[in-house]
Amino acid sequence: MRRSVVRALIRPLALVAATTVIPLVGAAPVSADNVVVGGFPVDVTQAPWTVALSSRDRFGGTRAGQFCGGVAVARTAVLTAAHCLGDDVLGAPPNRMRDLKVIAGRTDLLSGEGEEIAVSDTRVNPGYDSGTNAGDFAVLTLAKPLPQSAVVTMAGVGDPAYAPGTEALVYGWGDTTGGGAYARGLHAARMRVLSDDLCARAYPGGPQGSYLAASMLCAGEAIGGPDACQGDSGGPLVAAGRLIGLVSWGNGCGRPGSPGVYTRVSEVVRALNAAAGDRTRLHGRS
Ligand code: 4AZ
Repeated sequence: MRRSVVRALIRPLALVAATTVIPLVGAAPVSADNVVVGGFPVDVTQAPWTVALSSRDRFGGTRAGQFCGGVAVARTAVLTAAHCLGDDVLGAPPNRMRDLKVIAGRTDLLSGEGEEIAVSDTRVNPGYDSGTNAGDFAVLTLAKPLPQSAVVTMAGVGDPAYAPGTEALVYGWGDTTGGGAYARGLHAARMRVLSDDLCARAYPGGPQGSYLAASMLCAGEAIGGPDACQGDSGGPLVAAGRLIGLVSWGNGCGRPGSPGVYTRVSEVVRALNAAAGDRTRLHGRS
């Protein structure tokens, strides 16, 4: 299986893009696995809702235990990918992890900046299908609230930020090369939302996976380049100042014709509202 989410389950660190370089026309073909994912370093103050998920017990301390990304959608609620919390990633059910933390307000994982907040509850979307990756989201409850300024608005159904061609940015501490070079500092990569038709053609089923428009969206550039990668899973894709996607899966990183696939946040909003009824509506715009 080439689908990267499978690799993520085995080697859960994910990643983002680095400084890069689109191969010159006429250059020798670059092996797809070595394509550098194009992005740039950013300070977390530019995207304060971007958080790192950490367990030093499970992943060691060299990168503060970072293993996935996440995004604050309320002062005590962080969204991440369901596949980040699989038994095969964590080695135990998430609610049994004693040192599962969210790191907020920290650009360089190895600095003491920002804060590390304990996770008091984890809820994996009961509709998540690990076979198709549909519904790849989970909600973490924080033991201590973040400032309101660190919360991003979720884009609801019909939000124009989902329109194909919209510029979007993905954030994370994942692999910047596709070769396991996990970032110490937060990176971002700029790309465009792609049409459902194009995404479905890129992932028609079979070993590369199926694009399911109801619960996924895809983003990238036709020639490849900027993309999320291992270690970035669960992190934010933001357009027009609103959250539209969570890093979920893809065929490798930055490959032409293989855009990154994201959990569609409007579907997360719908599922959370349906689950919460009228008591605690976590609403997105429009
Ligand atoms: C991963 O393994 C992963 N290029 C995440 C995103 C993408 C590929 C792999 C998209 O977590």
